[in-house]
Amino acid sequence: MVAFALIGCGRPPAPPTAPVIAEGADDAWLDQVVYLALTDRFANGDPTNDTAPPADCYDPKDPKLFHGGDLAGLRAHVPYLAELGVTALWVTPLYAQVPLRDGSCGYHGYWADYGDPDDGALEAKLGSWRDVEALVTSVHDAGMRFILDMVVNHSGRGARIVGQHPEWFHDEGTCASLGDPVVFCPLHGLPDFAEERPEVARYLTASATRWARRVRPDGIRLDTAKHLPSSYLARSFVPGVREARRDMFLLAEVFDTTSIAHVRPFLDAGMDSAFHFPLRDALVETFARGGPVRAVGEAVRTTIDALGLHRALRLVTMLDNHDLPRFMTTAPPGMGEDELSRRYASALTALFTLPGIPQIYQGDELGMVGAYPDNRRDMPQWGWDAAGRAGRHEGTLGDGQATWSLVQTLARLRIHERALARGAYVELAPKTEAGLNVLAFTRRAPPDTNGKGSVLVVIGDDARGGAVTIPLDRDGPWRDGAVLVDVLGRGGQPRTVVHGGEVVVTLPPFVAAIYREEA
Ligand SMILES: [Ca+2]
Ligand SMILES: [Ca+2]
Repeated sequence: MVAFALIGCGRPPAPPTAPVIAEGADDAWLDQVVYLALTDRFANGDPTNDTAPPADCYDPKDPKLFHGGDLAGLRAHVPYLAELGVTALWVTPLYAQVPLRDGSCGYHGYWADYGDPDDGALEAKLGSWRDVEALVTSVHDAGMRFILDMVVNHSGRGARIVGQHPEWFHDEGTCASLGDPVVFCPLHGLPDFAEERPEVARYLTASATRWARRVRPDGIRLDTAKHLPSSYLARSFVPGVREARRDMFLLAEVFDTTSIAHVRPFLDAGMDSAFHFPLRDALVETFARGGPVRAVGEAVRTTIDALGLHRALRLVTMLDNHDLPRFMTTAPPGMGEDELSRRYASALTALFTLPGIPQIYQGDELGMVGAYPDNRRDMPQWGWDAAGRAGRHEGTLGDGQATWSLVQTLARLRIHERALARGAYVELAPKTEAGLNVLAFTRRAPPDTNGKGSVLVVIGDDARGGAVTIPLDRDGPWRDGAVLVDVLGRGGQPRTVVHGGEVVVTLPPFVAAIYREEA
């Protein structure tokens, strides 16, 4: 708990009898289901702010401009999110954005118009401070948490502060001589703050702390964290925002698919969590591209080996976000729609049952597909109710309501089956006559539940289907004669009995099942 130590609130180590995964006051974060909303593309709750400044930035038909979505639209759909089973809402940044430039505007929120003195201005197209307060209150009243996105790596191009303090930014010509170009050189030509300068660190941390005090989020998602010096995070940002709220959940975007070990410096610097991009790659390889399931097992094993179970459980896992092509868009050409949507269901099941805090991106629950800029399409009007979602729709896979209902079922299972959120992970080695591509693992219930409540997850990623024999983990929770029942109910064998330390289940093509002991 480096973060607590930094502000002088060290916590004694957990006693040996305590569950290894339940230390720390903020572990309720393990139980969350996070939903990413790109506010401008979610819902337009107030047309009067559509043409607010910056000028010429509004055109719902232009993928590079604002489309009218706002905080009022988000607030109106808090009940939608609650019904889906979302427990934490992550919204894209709320900073006032730089003016129109090269035909683009910061509808996504990542091009802040920072100025000195910092005015902490809100993007007027998203609404007013009253709208912010109303949204955060609605989210909290619904029992959900609020995660605010922040950017301290760069400003937008043409931000006021670039003219006021050119020396506060890294120079493109000399940045590589300062150290790691990933940290010291501009990303996509965006003005890159020199956080190693004390006055820049003070300015950025004061700005972030001010936003945290004013908006009252429960967590902060920190954009482009990979491009920040970890010393800045440890010495300035983390202690600064924790002054606004001691138990603030700090989530780093370390966009690195090569090795999960690369998130360690950010966790050591006091961030609570990071996104799991390597696992996303493995999920794509297996479920979207039809590769062997061992890629997923390997990614999970590597994570636990590199970071330990406690940190592995706190990583935020996802199939999609606003910077990635939609999950099934990465499938090879020629796969039929029925197979695509079945594979997508298997991927969602993996997301909600593997270690990590699952995060979905708006539209995942409808089966939306598309690569940039189509991965940032507006939420469709038909998506807001069950009748509208039923059947097939352009730009999505399968039956909209079936996908929505699967996400809802999985989100609820995360709440009811604590082992899915907090349990240790044991990978199993299923055997099938035909060599089916099947992922099987147990999530062992936390010790304080006496082993009851462990679950066995079996995810078929094979067009053939058939009987699968699964040798259970030794010293596992189930003895011979235990009756296991499927709580997912998607066509897997409804019940099976443990015999000789094994279970046999029959799975139709591309079907998953989640077994627990019969009550
Ligand atoms: Ca609007
Ligand atoms: Ca940087």
